[in-house]
Amino acid sequence: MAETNCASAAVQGMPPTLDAILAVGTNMGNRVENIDDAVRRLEADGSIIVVARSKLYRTAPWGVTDQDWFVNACVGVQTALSPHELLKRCQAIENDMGRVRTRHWGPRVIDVDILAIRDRQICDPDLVVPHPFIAERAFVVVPLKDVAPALTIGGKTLDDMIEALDASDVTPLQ
Ligand code: PH2
Ligand code: MG
Ligand code: MG
Repeated sequence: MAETNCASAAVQGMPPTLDAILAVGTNMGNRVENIDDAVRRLEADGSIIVVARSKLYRTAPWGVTDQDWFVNACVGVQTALSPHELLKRCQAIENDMGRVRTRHWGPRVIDVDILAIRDRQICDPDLVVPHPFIAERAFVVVPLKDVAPALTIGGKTLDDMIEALDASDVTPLQ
């Protein structure tokens, strides 16, 4: 049934090899190691397989700007987990890696967010898919384009979004 009163937008162009795309970000400690650690933990019990990885990007802090720079990336995964099971896994990895929630949008050892799940639109209190703020964040859209270049959200291409943003502070690490 078509959903109404839903903050999520229609998704097209998901690569057929992917069930979901996740965004990972960190601005504490060894950022590159933190991203690798999160990917290893995603794959640890075999229920999630990471089949695509974006480049790693050094990004300026967005939203709360008086904090250290981030490394951001996206991963494409195959999984038979339900959306809420996938969310629980992402949150468990954040907790297991020692994430402490103090300041909203503040420094974090790891953030694992669900960006998209096939062409699903979900509007639950704890999970909105596709992620509602993708188009506002160059640190999400630029790596997302590496793993799903043909993706459109609410009819907008990723290039449309990048054009409307300042992506000058999102630079590949290597
Ligand atoms: N995450 C935030 C807030 N600001 N800025 C950058 N560059 N990268 C992030 O991952 C990030 C942010 C909240 O999730
Ligand atoms: Mg998060
Ligand atoms: Mg986030």
